[in-house]
Amino acid sequence: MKKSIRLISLIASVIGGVCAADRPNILFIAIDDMRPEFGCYGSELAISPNLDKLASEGVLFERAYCQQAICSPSRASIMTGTRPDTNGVIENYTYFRDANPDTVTLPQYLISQGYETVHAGKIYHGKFDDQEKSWSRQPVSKLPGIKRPMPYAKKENMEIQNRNRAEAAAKYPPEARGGLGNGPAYEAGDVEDHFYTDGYDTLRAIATMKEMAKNPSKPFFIGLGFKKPHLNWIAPKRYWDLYDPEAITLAEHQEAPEDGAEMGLHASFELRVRHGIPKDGPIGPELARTLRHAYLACTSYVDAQIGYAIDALEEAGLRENTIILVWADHGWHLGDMGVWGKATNYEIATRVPLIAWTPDLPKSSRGKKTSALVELIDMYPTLCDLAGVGIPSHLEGTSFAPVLQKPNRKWKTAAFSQYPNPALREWAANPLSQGVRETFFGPLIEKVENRIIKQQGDKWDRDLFENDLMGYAMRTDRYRLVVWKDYTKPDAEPLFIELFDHRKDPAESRNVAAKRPELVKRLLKQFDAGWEAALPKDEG
Ligand SMILES: [Ca+2]
Repeated sequence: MKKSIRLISLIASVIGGVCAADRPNILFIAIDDMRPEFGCYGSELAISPNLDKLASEGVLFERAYCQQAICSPSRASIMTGTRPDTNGVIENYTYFRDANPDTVTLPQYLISQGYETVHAGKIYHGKFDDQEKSWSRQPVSKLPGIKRPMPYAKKENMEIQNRNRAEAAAKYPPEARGGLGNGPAYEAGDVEDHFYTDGYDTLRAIATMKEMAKNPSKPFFIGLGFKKPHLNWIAPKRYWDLYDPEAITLAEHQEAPEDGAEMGLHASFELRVRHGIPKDGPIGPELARTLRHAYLACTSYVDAQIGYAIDALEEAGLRENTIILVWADHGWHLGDMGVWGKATNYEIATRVPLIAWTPDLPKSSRGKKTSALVELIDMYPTLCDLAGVGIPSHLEGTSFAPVLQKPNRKWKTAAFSQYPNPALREWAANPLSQGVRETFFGPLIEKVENRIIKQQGDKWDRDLFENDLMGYAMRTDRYRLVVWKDYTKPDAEPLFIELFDHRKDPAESRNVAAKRPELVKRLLKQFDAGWEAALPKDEG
């Protein structure tokens, strides 16, 4: 059996090798924790000239959704082409390769089709980078005259981080201390772009691309992964200086949804573990403005790096034969609904930026925005489609290449996301440990837990709510339905349902499920039919 698989893959790679030279290169740009807040997405604040230019030449997706609003599950889903419930990665602790030893990832598959694949920066989550199977080579690791990047430019910030780490290690048990000792949430360093990771990784990606360009018989797939605007919000000062602090506005809707699920929102854990952020209570307007400023500075910093990468493609004469796909793994609440962080089932956390440029994009599509509902899981089959290689049968997404040809065509009837109980999970979505309850998170958790108990009445069951409660979100053209149920029992009745009407309430400020029982019934039927029933019909 093994022998025949090897033979098939050998034949495939030979065939791939024969035609591979004609296939397009792929520049796959991942942005961490980036909500769709660029100029081209209608932001009046964000300064993002390079992404705006790319969008003016390519196709911008106005309604793209991640499958889970946290790093590892979102990325595992994208890269394996399977949904979180299929691949079993619903928190940041499970390595997708351990849970799915034989899965074939996007870059792994492209290698079998004659591609050279490499990444600089964050494509998978942290150490789960599948080096052996997904990547055919290492990126350039030495850049003459350039030092390795640092987390902070200011000495005092490094000292604060080291001190807080040591204090957390002394104070808390090992299972609770992870991520608790941190430096400041933001910094404006008077440094070059490559002093911090994203600038450094961009230089590595460019140097690697130039090396690979010397061998035109092999197309390449470069994953360029930016760590900003993930916390900490650190960017060179010149990007902070692009903004007038007085002009920075705060989230328009800072209240939890009326009649919403008490478990739907968390207590902003990810931000509160940072130095200088209150451990309880509101994030005041002055701090909120600074944090928004920091996030915007990171946005512009990343935008500039994307500009450098695209310029380098042009200078190498490769732009006209390279697909560019820019995406983020999930959105982020910047005070929206009263919380800071990702990790919810709402529009703010699940909607992501997605911009595509392809060499053969028709003139009629260039610069267009599409409102087609697409999912990040669709990127794997789309890239296969655009590269002219077959689409593996295990994929649960759908190629959106037809949308690139005709951006206003009818497409999926729903996009699906999920997140386990945001209020009662640790901030990396792992079930709560007793140790974490003994940290400053304890009172915050208790507060939200009491509200859940009150809302749920006799449906409350600690074990179920802490370990097995999943929120499943379905976004249709008009509505967002969030179904809260026991994910270990697919036939279980929902424990709570939220319904938001985007035509009347784009901020998702009111859950109208109780007021619209007939509509809920109809949408539940659609939800139960699942993603397979939401696939686009052939327009002919
Ligand atoms: Ca992320």
